[in-house]
Amino acid sequence: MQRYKIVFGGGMGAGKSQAIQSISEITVFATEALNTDEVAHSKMLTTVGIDYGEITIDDQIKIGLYGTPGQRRFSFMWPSIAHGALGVIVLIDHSAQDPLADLEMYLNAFGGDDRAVIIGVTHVDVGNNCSLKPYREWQTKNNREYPIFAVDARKRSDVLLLIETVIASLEVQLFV
Ligand SMILES: Nc1nc2c(ncn2[C@@H]2O[C@H](COP(=O)(O)OP(=O)(O)OP(=O)(O)O)[C@@H](O)[C@H]2O)c(=O)[nH]1
Ligand SMILES: [Mg+2]
Repeated sequence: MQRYKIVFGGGMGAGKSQAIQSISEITVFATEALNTDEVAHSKMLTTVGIDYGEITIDDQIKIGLYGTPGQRRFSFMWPSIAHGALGVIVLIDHSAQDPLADLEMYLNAFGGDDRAVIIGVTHVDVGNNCSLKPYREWQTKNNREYPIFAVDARKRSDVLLLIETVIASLEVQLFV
């Protein structure tokens, strides 16, 4: 059995905890607390520590799923949670005030040459402009070429697509 660590990074309310809930085969260990920062986001609960879940792929790859707290005041925790991860899934809330600024910040925080980075754009069902074009243009302008998908963190198949893309890019790296 191979074991991998995959980390979910990204903004407050982007869907990191939800994504882990959607696919974990064990009861998720979560650290949600009442949200006291209603300026940043109006949701009730927010992660203040770490989320942990697990999923087994093809009966032979066990993946530990680690969720980070999105609020910037917890950014000191991000490097330690992401330490040793083979892949990071950066979730961006398309309905946030400035999703491209979020993309830049969370890619700078979680990107790295030693890990696969995949971008999931969530909340594309909210509002009507669901194009990924601005994200692709931003990547071209900033010399990044990470795989990017529009996903709904509430949908198991969408989250699995992100996980499988991490695994696929790892296999490319591990076996070349
Ligand atoms: N409409 C819609 N709701 C979504 C989508 N993805 C996630 N959500 C919901 O968004 C809310 C916030 O998701 P969370 O998983 O708590 O967000 P988080 O990234 O863990 O946020 P923090 O822990 O505060 O950093 C939840 O109610 C999710 O069900 C999506 O694509 N569309
Ligand atoms: Mg959370």
